[in-house]
Amino acid sequence: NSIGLFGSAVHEGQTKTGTELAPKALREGGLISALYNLGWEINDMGDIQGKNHEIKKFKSQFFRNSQQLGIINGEISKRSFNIASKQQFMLNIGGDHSVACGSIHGLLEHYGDELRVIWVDAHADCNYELGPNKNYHGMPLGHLYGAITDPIKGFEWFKNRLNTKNIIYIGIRDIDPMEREFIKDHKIVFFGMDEIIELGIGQVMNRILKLFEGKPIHVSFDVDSIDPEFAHGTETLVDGGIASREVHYLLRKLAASRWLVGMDLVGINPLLEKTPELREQFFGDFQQIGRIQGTQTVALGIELIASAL
Ligand code: DIR
Ligand code: MN
Ligand code: MN
Ligand code: MN
Repeated sequence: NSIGLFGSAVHEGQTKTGTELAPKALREGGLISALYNLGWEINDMGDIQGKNHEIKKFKSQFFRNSQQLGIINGEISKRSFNIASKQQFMLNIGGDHSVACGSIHGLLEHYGDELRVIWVDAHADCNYELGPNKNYHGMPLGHLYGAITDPIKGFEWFKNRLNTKNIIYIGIRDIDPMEREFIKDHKIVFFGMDEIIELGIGQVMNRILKLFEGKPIHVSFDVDSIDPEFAHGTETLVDGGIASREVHYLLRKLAASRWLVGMDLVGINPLLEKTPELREQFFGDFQQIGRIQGTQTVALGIELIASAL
């Protein structure tokens, strides 16, 4: 009953600053005591810092900040593997979604082909050639699927592959053409918003838990999966998302299965909250929201982690 947790203070997978502040915001908002109150023992490894706080121009790299993201993800992978080896729950607090490369790579190192992944996101994050944005946050799965074959400086450690049979998507509603084709070709199991609306989240979860029965499951949770009404503090808002009660249900169901071994919580950007007042809370006095402090999306993030545990 212990959690190995660390923050990945990274924004280099996309172009807006702010996601690197999320681990600190979640900590100051009361994350650790919320987990402690749930009865967990906590192995807090501290935060991994990204280094490129100025936005650099995309030059001759494979994707924006590729070498740096390689070095950071190598560190994340090592931590994730070490945590899993100690039979602890692996909790990776992002950061943008680029940090899921390392956490899943590390879990694959320990669990091998047994590992199952649930990707909760508005996006499919499996681009494998440069899109117009050149951002790695839209590519970590393309990389883990083995669809990027060129060697990338900084990623020399990268060797594990995630079988496309071992992942299920939930909440997707904004897919790039390359991703759509890849998902179709590989018949990846997919519950987009349309399927959630048609089946209901209860039936979606029944099907997922049946498919992944008894296997170690990792959930990679991008807060942009949630409807912007409930989670505005994130870089790529897409309307028509999962309601807050549905994501809590989804995570509680995973927790109740007892098969969950890891979680990434990514995409929180405290600088992008809806109103200046909400942003102010991040820098000034934290307003108390229930027992948790911080901006709306930070507070929701803590509640979501608690639901998963
Ligand atoms: C877009 C955005 N598909 C890209 N991806 C995001 O940059 O490749 N993923 N926001 O979470
Ligand atoms: Mn940075
Ligand atoms: Mn994502
Ligand atoms: Mn997303």
